[in-house]
Amino acid sequence: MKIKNAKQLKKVSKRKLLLLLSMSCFLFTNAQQSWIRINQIGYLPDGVKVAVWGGREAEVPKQFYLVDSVSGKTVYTNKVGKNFGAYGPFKNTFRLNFTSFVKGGIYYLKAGKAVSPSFKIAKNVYEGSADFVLNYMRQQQCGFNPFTNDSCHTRDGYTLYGPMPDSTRIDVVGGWHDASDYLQYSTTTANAVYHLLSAFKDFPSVFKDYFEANGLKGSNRIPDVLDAAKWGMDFWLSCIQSLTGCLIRWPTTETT
Ligand SMILES: [Ca+2]
Repeated sequence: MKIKNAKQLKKVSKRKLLLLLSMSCFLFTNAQQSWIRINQIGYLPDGVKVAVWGGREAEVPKQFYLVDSVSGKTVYTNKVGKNFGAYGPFKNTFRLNFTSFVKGGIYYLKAGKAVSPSFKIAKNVYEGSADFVLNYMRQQQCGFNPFTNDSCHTRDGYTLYGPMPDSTRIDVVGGWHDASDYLQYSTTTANAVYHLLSAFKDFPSVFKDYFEANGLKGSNRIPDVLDAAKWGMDFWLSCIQSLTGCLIRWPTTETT
């Protein structure tokens, strides 16, 4: 459409505004009101298979459907079962149990208006998942961060309210950025180290060696879970060796 003058431009802009408003109303009235939460890793063929449906509206589905993602065909149907009632923002919640379906493949679930993301049913769904979670530990490394391939916090450790004068520079490099922020505690570091070592003790065969001790890609012939444990252990030991140089968490208070 060719616009010839300001009056016509104003008319077109008004139409566009009305169109935009009507689209917004459409989107608002069609906003999603129910969801299906699945195990995003997938499900073992012989394992328990449960998803959770949650809806904000009073309307609830009576059945759910397991659909083959490739063919689009429904391969399993079951009742939604017991209503577990309100939870969080939802008025109604149900468990969708499809444990008796054991055939491998890629599927999604449908219940009412909700459709789940696609997921796998396969024997190898947990393969690599133990090492995958170590990505988070490497991402949180303090001192050298393999995600940025750079050092951090090498010169910004200064005390406040400690036994030494305020703004005394101390070395608190190492360990992990606790809770994704700049805080670090010897207790949480010790807890993380304990769980890393405990996981390796109980399931040594699931951990591989794809990373160097500092978290960069490469092999150092040490399972990566032990590399991570040592990263935390080195920081924790430095706390013990120099109590005035690390954050210490007492049972009821925190101090430097
Ligand atoms: Ca390694």
